[in-house]
Amino acid sequence: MAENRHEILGLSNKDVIEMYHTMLLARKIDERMWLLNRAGKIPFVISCQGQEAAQVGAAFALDREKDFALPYYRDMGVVLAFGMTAQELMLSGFAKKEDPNSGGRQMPGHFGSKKYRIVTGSSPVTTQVPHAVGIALGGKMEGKDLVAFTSFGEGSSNQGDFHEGANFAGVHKLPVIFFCENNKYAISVPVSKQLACKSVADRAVGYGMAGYSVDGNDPLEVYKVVKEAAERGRRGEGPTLIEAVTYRLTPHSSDDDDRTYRDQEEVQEARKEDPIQRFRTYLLETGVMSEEQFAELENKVAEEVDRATEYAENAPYADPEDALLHVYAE
Ligand SMILES: Cc1ncc(C[n+]2csc(CCOP(=O)(O)OP(=O)(O)O)c2C)c(N)n1
Ligand SMILES: [Mg+2]
Repeated sequence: MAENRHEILGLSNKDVIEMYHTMLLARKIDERMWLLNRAGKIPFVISCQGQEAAQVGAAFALDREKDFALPYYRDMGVVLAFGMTAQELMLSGFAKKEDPNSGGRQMPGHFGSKKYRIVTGSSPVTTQVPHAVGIALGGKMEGKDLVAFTSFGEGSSNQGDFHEGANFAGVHKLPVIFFCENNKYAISVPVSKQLACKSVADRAVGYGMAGYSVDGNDPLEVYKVVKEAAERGRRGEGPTLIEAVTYRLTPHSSDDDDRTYRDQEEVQEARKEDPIQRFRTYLLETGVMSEEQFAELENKVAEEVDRATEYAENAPYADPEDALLHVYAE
């Protein structure tokens, strides 16, 4: 039997099964969304595929009752772990009135829910970073026990917003986790043309914070560093920058054709490290789950995705006048 790494981290079998369930659900919702897009039923998809281990590993390391998430558009794994349901995500995909993220007003991937403490984001990349820093500052000033978790791509780590936010959080020792999902591309631009340093985590030293680069295809590795970062934040020891190294398995979005800029053999090679497959193998080899239990879970997830799709497809659209709400004071 393989080494049991999750128990060393304080995770029970039930915890890791829940992690796997969340990763699989994110993948299956995403795959369904592509089919719906190609069938002309939903306008746009921006995928989490390949990044589920990073997202779910990180979210499970936070206090999902108290902490704030300021995710970016690929973070379906994060928002599912914070409580969002398949149905709510599908309502957003179909841009229906009942979508809790924006009532169908924003593009999919613009996650936001007061109930789940997921702070709504904007389309310009990296704007969530200074927002996270502001929430951490507010929490510190009010003596609240909270950590602000914000995520972004490696391309986004070149934006001014990242550097300004990281510097302020470093100076004021704020409880922020800067979580970079390095999926090796910013649309068509490969990581070699984005960063002159070796790792995004190398930037941490410039802002006086700890920096770690981890295998983003391993949810347990990610869990470990994010857990430690959250603990440091709660102890008043300031922010942490974490780079989760992973790979974007799909084109940038449903409007992109990645064959124009990357070799499909490279994508096939990356599929060998598919985080879902890897975690499945881990759970099997450690005896946490059997083939029968995987089959049962896969059926359950498929039914969940079917139900969510059917509900969202049949749900009403917002009234056209709703587009005028929340733009200026009501
Ligand atoms: C300020 C800004 N510039 C450009 C864009 C267009 N854009 C959207 S996603 C993206 C790539 C971001 O790459 P990365 O941060 O690595 O995230 P990934 O999509 O790879 O997860 C770009 C350039 C934008 N939304 N906002
Ligand atoms: Mg990227």
